[in-house]
Amino acid sequence: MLRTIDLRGRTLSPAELLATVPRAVAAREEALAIAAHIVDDVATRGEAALREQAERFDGATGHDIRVPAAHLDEALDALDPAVRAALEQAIERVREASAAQVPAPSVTELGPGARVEQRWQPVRRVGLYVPGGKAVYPSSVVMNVVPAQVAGVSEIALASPPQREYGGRVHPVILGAARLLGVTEVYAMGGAGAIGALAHGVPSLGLEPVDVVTGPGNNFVAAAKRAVAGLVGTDAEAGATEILIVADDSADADLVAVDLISQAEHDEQASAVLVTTSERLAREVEQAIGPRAAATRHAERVTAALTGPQSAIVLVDDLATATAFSNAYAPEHLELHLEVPRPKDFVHAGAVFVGADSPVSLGDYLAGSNHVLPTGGQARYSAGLSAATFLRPQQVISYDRNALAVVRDAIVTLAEAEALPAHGEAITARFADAAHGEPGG
Ligand code: HSO
Ligand code: ZN
Repeated sequence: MLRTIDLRGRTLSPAELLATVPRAVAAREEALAIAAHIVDDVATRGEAALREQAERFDGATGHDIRVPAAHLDEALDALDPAVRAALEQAIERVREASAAQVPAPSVTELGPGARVEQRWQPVRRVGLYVPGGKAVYPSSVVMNVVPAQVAGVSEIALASPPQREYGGRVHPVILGAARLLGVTEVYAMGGAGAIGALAHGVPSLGLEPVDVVTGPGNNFVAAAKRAVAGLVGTDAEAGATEILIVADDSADADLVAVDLISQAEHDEQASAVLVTTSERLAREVEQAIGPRAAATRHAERVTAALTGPQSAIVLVDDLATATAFSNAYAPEHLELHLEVPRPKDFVHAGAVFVGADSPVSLGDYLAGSNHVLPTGGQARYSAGLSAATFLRPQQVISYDRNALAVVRDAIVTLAEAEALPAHGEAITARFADAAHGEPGG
């Protein structure tokens, strides 16, 4: 079921390694054009555009786009007690880990009276998107909301698609999770239109534009985030899930197989890749994965993902090549099943799961880490959601006159070198009455 690519005896560059297991590339250009059009339509026609889109994409009409408080309360009351308890446990753990991510402010004294301070300011108002298409993820409510709350964001608006089978309401468990977290501004809107509405605001709904939009979603959601980037801040794109497992001969084939399947369960486009130095493991995983995939509830989706060109077992000569492969690929999730794991060597991954007892499913729900992570190789330059996503470093400069005098001449010299004498004059004017120099000098 999983094809095996044997790279043993070959020396490949990072680009060549990457090309051996190409990701499923979505029709990106097309999605960008469509999403930009949908966003524009919401920006100009507001609620009317959202209603048309809801009918077309979600089969919902006549629903409350702004979720009434009573629906949120009802959803909380209706939450299965076990689900509520599990959500509470997840919230607590994500909150604890997120709180530790808040960076400390710093003060640098560059001399007597010369101070540069850096403080972390929370974003004021954010729009969080929780998908509700192929799958409904209340856990993503936790992963979006908790770091924003921990960062000190003062206003949180949450959007999720209206569900036809619930009369155009947002999925009840998503509503219950939102209410559990104290989020009361919730909108039943989905896809690119929801991103446009959060970024541009919708006056008739009382929806004020937000400053940052985050959250996972399909291709159109990702494309819409690109369309509004610049107008608002956005997080990394979290598209079809990826799991890459680096394993040696110490690994257990069954555990590797179930972990690959667990993420293939998300999407036909999901990528499941095993990179190993062990021929024995490669063979056993290949044998174990077929029957397990066939027996799982979403067997069709899992099989499609595992047989797609984006999934493979890659056999390599040594751990150095496996590491180079992983760093070139920059997976969303990386699992290390190694006798002596060295997570520090794996610099490009959304999240690293170390050891056989730290599977991705743990991180999806209860580890305390965040599951909204960069896909598509974006882990090379961006990161998953954390409190830091909702914080901006801001520098505060305070020099007194004596401290300014110390750097006065250097500023004037650089200003002259850039042919910007007024910059220098802004400094010398402060010393015009003293022994330092003449007005304008
Ligand atoms: N693995 C997904 C997140 C998720 N899994 C939600 C289950 N529910 C992307 O990181
Ligand atoms: Zn998952």
